[in-house]
Amino acid sequence: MASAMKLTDRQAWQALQAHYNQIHNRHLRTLFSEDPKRGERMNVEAVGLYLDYSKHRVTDETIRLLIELAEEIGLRARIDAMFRGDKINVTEQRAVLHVALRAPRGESIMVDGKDVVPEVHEVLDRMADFSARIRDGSWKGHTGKRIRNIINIGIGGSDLGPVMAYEALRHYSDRNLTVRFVSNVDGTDFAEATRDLDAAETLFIISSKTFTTLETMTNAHTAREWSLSKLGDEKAVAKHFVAVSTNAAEVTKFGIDAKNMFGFWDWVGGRYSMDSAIGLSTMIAIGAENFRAMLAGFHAMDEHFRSAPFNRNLPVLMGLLAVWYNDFFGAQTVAVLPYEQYLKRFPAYLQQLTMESNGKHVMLDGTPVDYQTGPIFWGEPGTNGQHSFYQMIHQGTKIIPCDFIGFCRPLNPLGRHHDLLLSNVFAQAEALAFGKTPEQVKAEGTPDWLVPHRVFEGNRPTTTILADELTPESLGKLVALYEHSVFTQGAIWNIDSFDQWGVELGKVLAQRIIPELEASTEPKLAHDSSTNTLIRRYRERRHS
Ligand code: G6Q
Repeated sequence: MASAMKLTDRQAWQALQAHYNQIHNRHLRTLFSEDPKRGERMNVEAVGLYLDYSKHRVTDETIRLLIELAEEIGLRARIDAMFRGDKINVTEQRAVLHVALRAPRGESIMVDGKDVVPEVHEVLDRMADFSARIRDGSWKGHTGKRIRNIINIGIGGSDLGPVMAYEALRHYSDRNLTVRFVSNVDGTDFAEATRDLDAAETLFIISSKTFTTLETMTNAHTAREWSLSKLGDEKAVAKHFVAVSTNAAEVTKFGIDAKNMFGFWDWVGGRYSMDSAIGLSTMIAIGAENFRAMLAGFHAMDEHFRSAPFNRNLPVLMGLLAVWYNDFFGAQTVAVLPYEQYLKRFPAYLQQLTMESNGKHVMLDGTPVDYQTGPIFWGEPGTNGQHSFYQMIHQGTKIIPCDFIGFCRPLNPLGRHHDLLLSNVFAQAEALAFGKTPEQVKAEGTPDWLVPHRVFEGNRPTTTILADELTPESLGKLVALYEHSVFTQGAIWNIDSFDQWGVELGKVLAQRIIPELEASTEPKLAHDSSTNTLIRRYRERRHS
């Protein structure tokens, strides 16, 4: 592949660097006092999400230059290539079409000469039928009891999306169903998830794109043994196990009937798969109608991303701001702070989405980057984080851009709770931006020696995202917003946001050591001296 022009040599990049040198010390206090209407101007609203970016260390010129950069690297063409089904995952030679998972019936997206949208809807319809049968009790377990417990077994992309969505949409879920997730190969995960359940009422969804992942297959076999030991009949598998996979041969080998398998495609990346059949547990929990509303939310954001001009395009602006801090200010991390308890797994979900996608050190043509790529994502729901790590965001030596996410209407109205919750969103963003000067601290009567400790420098950048209410639809919009922001960043950095060779490495590394731990006689070890010693110590103590 021909080498593209180096990002750092691009005119727009150099203009941004010069601009950064000029403005990076300007304080948000100054920016707001010079332009009192800044907060009314620097926001974008689209498809029901409101994004305030006025509390960023940017001027109109910054935004103009960032957009120039997006244009110079050909972001528009990259977006079109993804939506068209081009094989933009170059290292795996695959199309990247999570957007097809939420394309409405009747649309057409071609992959290798075949329209994939009808297949997407065929699977969705089968999922809807199956979900309805579980929810109305017409799908019976082996002993004739109705299914009351759903356990999704999967890991990484086959777990984090379903867990996050289940937690996020719990308000909309059928409370007669117990829905749990087993991901870790640590036996505790399985043991705790099943200890109080009746096998006769329990359905396992084995979710694995490849159906070969060590953790998932180990848990799946344990689940099979657990069910059969309690139900005492091989035939029970047909009523208590379904699979979500692209690998029909392995599914059948496991003993799951192909008619109980829900398929998807190699053009769906694991971390982009929550809208595919990987979302089966979500659909069973919230019902097909709500699931489709979630897909409609995703689709609305897809359309916005595809068609809105860059200066009004939520994911593009978010992605460009991420590049601004990551590459020019040297920010290492982004904190994502949802002020919504139902979004408690959203930061963990975003960690995979962002860090697996953009944690890359070479460009598409394989040459090393000479700039920083994806930032570290982390976070906790508000207000809990305020009583722990916010200290560093306010007064530490690191710059940590934050995403605050809030909803105007509560799902569980309870006295003053919601106003108190949202007052914290606004107060935190305000304090981070404007801080507290020594003069203000002194004026409060603080003794001189304590003043420096109580000063807040401010000038800490934040984005505030507001939606009216957490619904399946608004969740879809929010997730798609981040997906496309990640895409925008990856396009600027000219990296493959859709492969994950680091994960593949993890999948093979342990294989060598497993037999060394399990061998009945002392194995010959040929690792480094640290690994050898650890293995010996474990073997000595494991059964003592
Ligand atoms: C996601 C990654 C990874 C993957 C898991 C599970 O983008 O590829 O997190 O989802 O390793 O893989 P399987 O679904 O194949 O079990």
